[in-house]
Amino acid sequence: MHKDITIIGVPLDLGAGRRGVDMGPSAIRYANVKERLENAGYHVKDLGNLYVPTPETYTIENPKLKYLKEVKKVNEELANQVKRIIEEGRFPLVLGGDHSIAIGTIAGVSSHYPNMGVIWFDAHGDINTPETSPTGNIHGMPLAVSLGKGHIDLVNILNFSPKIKPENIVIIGARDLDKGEREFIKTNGIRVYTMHEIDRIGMAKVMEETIHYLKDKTDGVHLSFDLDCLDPNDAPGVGTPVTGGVTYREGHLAMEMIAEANFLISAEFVEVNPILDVRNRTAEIAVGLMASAFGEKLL
Ligand code: HAR
Ligand code: MN
Ligand code: MN
Ligand code: MN
Repeated sequence: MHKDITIIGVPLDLGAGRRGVDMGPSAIRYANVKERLENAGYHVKDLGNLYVPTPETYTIENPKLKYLKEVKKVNEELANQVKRIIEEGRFPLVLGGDHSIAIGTIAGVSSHYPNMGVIWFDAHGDINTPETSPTGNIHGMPLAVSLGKGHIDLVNILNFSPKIKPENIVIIGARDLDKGEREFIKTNGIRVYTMHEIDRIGMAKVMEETIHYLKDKTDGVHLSFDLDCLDPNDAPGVGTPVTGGVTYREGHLAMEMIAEANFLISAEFVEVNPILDVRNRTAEIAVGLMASAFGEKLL
């Protein structure tokens, strides 16, 4: 993996309505993300945050695609930044923000790696279209958008589509899938390890299979980590907690195995909500997971 990381914060919560995940990047920095990665042997540059408008200054025009214009604009900017970071030969580490920012991150990465893989840790599928979404919140749509399904303004960011192939995606930790999402997943043959499989075969096996599935057929893998994949007992500071998630230790094991696989080309950690957190625990967990994914060793 590259030894030079560029951090970029995206304090966006428009994709989620308004909930406080806009403060995620600050909380993660307060948990010493830069120092921790430097101690793991990396050169780290922090670009600060992208400009993101405040929801209270905008009105919702389309309840099926809330804050579409603003979410599009932020993701366009993010896509260009990520593209540029990769051009510089550096590794983009994006701090969210709600999960709609994956639209921009994946667009930027895909412009360099047309056959990229994606590992998506999440309690949710985030694979709704405006037609299937029960909420109209765009953070429930980024995987569908990256596959070329959804509003044209989002799908066409950086003027190409689709960004990823269904057979290059693995979703891990799912336990709250909407009806339309289940159909989408089945129709497109997307690999999903729900909590059932994690309980049944264990995280070690889930990760072995995931790595084997993606390693040779992709030109690198993007890690998209929604902190709500973790159990809310371990990580309470998320916008949409769902009971019965991945434990702290399972999360670390998964990251350690990803580090060993040595195939990451980019990463994002999203949906940290400091308002609902307990003494910044969830942000600290996020930083610990990042360090493990980047190869920090216990011994
Ligand atoms: N599936 C629901 C929707 O589309 C809830 C999505 C919640 N999303 C996140 N990201 N927190 O995973 O609105
Ligand atoms: Mn260097
Ligand atoms: Mn998500
Ligand atoms: Mn989620």
